[in-house]
Amino acid sequence: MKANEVLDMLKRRFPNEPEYHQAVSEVLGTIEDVYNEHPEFEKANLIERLCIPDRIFSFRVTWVDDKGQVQTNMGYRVQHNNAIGPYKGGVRFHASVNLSILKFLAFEQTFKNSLTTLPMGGAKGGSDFSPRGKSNAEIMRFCQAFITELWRHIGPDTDVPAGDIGVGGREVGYMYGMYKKLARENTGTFTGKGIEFGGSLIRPEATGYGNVYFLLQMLKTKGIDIKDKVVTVSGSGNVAQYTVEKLISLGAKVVTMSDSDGYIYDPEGIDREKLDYIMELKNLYRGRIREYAEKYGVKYVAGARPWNEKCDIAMPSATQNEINGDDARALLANGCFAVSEGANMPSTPEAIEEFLKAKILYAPGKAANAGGVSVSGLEMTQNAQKLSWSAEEVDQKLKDIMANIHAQCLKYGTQEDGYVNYVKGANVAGFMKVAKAMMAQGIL
Ligand code: NDP
Ligand code: 2IT
Repeated sequence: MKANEVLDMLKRRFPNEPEYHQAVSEVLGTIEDVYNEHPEFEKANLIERLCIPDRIFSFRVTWVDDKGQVQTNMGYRVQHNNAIGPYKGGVRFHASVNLSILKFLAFEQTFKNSLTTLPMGGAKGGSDFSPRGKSNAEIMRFCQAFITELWRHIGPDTDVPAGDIGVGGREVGYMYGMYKKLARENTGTFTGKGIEFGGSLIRPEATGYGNVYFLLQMLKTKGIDIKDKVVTVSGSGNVAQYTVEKLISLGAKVVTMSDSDGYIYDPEGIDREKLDYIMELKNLYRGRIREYAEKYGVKYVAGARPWNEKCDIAMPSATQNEINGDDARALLANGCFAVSEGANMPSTPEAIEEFLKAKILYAPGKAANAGGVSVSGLEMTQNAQKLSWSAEEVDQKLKDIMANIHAQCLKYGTQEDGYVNYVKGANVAGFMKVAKAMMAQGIL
């Protein structure tokens, strides 16, 4: 099947999965040339095999809430591709989770993990369970129920889950505890574990830090200094918090953060002390970003995203499709010259088109946010060796990996006029490695 026929086939066979179609379409649009240069790929129907997940588990998760009511949710694990290593990818708990979203994330993860230089295949899992407003005991019972079903499909050399939206250190701890009880082994089948039981230093920071390291690489190609640059960040969870932490330490000025209810705009910039407040608010009290505006007397905009605020650089770090075409045009009109994605697929196809047309520095999530899964890979290595590395060592390896990913993007994405199309660069580099590995291992 030809690359351009695959999307139609997927839409026919898997209707009503728009996010999955969107992620596949973006990749197919950029790899067509290299795909057509390799007739052996078409003969092996490689593209169809690469777009359809290897397998999907879906199951009911039953748990009891604090009132004694019996609740059910759906649980899933999409094992997309293991050509270059064990299935690897996060678990998302959010009311919006469905198969379309998990299939897009698992597909993206396969290319992202390929770019990291580490031996990891792609997967994603999750549930439509919403952690919002749940007690600690409810979260624990839900995590245990989820793993009661999932445990037999994962393992240190088969499939290694981690966190994503709604799943952080607390949830990974509860899931890993139940996993060990059932599997009776202690080899680190999750990443993002607590530091006391096999977790890696710098894993919590890795996605946000890694995104800033990638941004620095992009800025370097233009000789631009990050100091005093005005940055808009969306989200206020794991990725957003450590993005802001690193930006502050480099002297940039972060003026926005958000959650699903709205965003805050702080013209003075969010400083270290204010970030500490946000971390406590979000990680401990599980409060709303609106409370920041009340405490510091700044603007809060309910039900909106921060892209109309003037900035030099935008770092979307909340969720998919959070920058649409209008948002992209607003960013560009306000002088934004770099967008580096902490979230997965935060820009719609129309927004991406605007960024590429304007020839700004634009880093897609599968390159810019790969630091998280990279340090997950390093956590797996440490677990296999039964030792742990210092924070400095892990941070240096993270920097090296992000620089390597950037170099791969330059290699495959530099156009004749010198503009670097990071979308094309990341997709082609990620694709070629998986494609070669699949070809070498036969028709499966
Ligand atoms: P968290 O759950 O820690 O934080 C998510 C943040 O985004 C919260 O502020 C949340 O607000 C907001 N958010 C979530 N869903 C929506 C929505 N539908 N609309 C608006 N805001 C929303 O998740 P992470 O920080 O871990 O993940 C953020 C993004 O980064 C995701 O796209 C994830 O896939 C991606 N990512 C994460 C990695 C990781 O290592 N954790 C690695 C690579 C990418 P609220 O509190 O109101 O829900
Ligand atoms: O989207 C992602 O890369 C993640 N949520 C992290 C996956 C991981 O296995 O660390």
